Amino acid sequence: FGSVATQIQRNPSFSTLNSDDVDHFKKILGEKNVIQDEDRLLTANVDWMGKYKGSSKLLLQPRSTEEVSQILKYCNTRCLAVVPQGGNTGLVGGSVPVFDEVIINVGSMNHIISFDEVSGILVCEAGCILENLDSFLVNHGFMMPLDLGAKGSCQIGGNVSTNAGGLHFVRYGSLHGNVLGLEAVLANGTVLDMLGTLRKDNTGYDLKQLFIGSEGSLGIATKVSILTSPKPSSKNLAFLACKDYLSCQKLLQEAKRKLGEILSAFEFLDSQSMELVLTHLEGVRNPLPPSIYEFYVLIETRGTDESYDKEKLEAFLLRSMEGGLIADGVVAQDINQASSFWRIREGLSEALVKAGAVYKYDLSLPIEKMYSIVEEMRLRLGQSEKVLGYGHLGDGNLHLNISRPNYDDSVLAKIEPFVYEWTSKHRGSISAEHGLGLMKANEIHYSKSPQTVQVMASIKKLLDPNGILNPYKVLPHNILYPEA
Ligand code: FAD
Ligand code: 2HG
Ligand code: ZN
Repeated sequence: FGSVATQIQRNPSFSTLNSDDVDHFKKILGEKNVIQDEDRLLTANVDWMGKYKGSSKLLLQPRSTEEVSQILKYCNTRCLAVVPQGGNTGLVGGSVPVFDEVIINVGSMNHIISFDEVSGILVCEAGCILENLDSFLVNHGFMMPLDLGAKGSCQIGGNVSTNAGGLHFVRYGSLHGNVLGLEAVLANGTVLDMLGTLRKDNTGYDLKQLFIGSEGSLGIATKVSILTSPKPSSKNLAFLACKDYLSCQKLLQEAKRKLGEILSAFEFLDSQSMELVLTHLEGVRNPLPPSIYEFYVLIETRGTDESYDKEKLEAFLLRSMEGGLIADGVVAQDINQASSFWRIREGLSEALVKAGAVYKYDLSLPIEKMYSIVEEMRLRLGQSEKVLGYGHLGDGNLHLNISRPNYDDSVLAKIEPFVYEWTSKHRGSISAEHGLGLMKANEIHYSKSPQTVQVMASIKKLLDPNGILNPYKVLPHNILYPEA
């Protein structure tokens, strides 16, 4: 599939599943939550891109924290490796087994536990689907602080475990700030109750932060407490064209200054991305004259005063047009038009999968340098390769994608390690928001010092001494098992 990380050996210290194990799980979960059906396993073994495939023989669907605890306790004693799986929308091969790991999906744990309308704090089980949580909150005048293209399938437990960023990070910030509490089950079955509902709590180490973004390598998240935001009564969305990347940057600088507190998204895509989405997604249309512009920017505002917000946005757009930062643009006139603009940006990952093979990179870079890697990659790979740049410009997060009809090791060899070395040289991160998963477990040193990685490995060994939780992911195998 075009990833060096897939050339690894199964850890021989793991047991192989047998019929006694299956019987034991049936005792804990009941027959129907122990899945051996081939079709269902086929789906659960393959990631969203169809790029990473495992060969698990078992999918477990616990309905309570207690059941998760019993499963893990048993797996730990038997040395059976497991992979926690949520909506399976992850993009780094972290959510599927590498070999025969048992898949544990908490999707049946999908209840809302409480919602406080004064504080806006929501407590729910980890298997709740992001979009369902948002629909629940809408009825109370609130919204989730994160939003992403996969909202219809991803689970809040998966979002927390990947520390997902998304489209409104620029406004609402990271899950490291919005998640107030967590319940997680450790490899040995210990339930860690860190399910606080306080904004402020400085009583020693904030352990839940370790689990946020740990990609299922330290424990299984079972409950989440999260700070939600009041739903804005006014929303505006502008779809704009810029002649070059410098104009996009200057526009961002101006947007932050002039739109201030109402700026809720600043996204960009280049003309190659636009072309791909128009080619592969039905019903998607460029609202601006086609094939003229190099860059497109989406600016969204959210606020509480419709006429004030609109005036503010319009004045900003007018000034930016006069100043030459915006070449062309249109403001959505209704919800349908707004969602058709969002579809262009949110549909990119789907269009890439439809187009064939994809080499996907998710980089944090200083904003002024962010697009240079796209240009350098184009020069490196030549005109025959499609190199796309898009992402969360407001957060300095580039999604660099190389799209081609099939995977090819000679092309991959031109991309990696170049892309990682380039990112490291510019003091960026090789994973802004998708995580390391299987894809980048061996590349962590491009973004973290050896001492930091050693401390991470010590924490992993402390919490999961047998290494049963999501093996081969996040940390390099040779650091966890130097003797192997
Ligand atoms: P999965 O994909 O099932 O799992 C992801 C990781 O979390 C795995 O390592 C898994 O082992 C672990 N995990 C899952 N559930 C648990 C649990 N309960 N306890 C412990 N570990 C668990 N990501 C962004 O950051 N920003 C975006 O804008 C964004 N947009 C996307 C758009 C599309 C169309 C797609 C397909 C993906 C996008 N993603 C984005 C990536 C992905 O959706 C997110 O990473 C998401 O948060 C994963 O949630 P999930 O439930 O699907 O988790
Ligand atoms: C997005 O921002 C997601 O759309 C996915 O993080 C990015 O597919 C990608 O490269
Ligand atoms: Zn993204």
